[in-house]
Amino acid sequence: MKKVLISGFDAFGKSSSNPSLEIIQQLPSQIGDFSICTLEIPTQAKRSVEILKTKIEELQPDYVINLGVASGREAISIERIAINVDDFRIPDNAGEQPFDQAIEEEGQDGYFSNLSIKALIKIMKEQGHSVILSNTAGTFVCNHVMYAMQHLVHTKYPKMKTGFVHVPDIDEHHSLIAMVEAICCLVAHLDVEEIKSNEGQLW
Ligand code: PCA
Repeated sequence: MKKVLISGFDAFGKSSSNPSLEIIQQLPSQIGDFSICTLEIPTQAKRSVEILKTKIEELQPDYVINLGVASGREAISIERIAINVDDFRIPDNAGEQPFDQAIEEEGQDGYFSNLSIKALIKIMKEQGHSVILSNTAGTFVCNHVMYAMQHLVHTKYPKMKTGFVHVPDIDEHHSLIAMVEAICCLVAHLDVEEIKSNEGQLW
């Protein structure tokens, strides 16, 4: 059975909770043909990556999906790319606030997710979930983690597939249960082939 590591972040800034953590707490231990391992990570750039690396070393997952909250997003957003910069608008939970700093001096300017993002979005939409493609994961801890995971793919685990999903705040339009179901749908279809034609166009 293939293994999926799914992380969620703790609360940060002015919030007292983080929907990404609430979502992973609701996930079953198996979704379709995938066994699920969930992991809480702190909203700290350095520590979150250390914890993920240790877990990846131990578990050797086929997929790593990192979830984080992006307040104000209209829907669950599958991120296309992470960029090689830390430029924090607020300090992370370790009190660090880098600006315009490379995440990896020797790394590429950006790394694309190597999930089948367009195929996954198509399936999720067909199954009634509200989901969009996002072209920026920001420049805070979420982008940092997404970048670090793809850097790991490029330097250590070439077969591993990783991607980042930003979720909106839980409110009257976005219930926890709907978001849990959407993430389960995404996980169940992780093995889908990417769509390489304009059938995958989302606009
Ligand atoms: N969202 C933040 C970091 C942790 C989280 O859940 C972000 O979008 O960078």
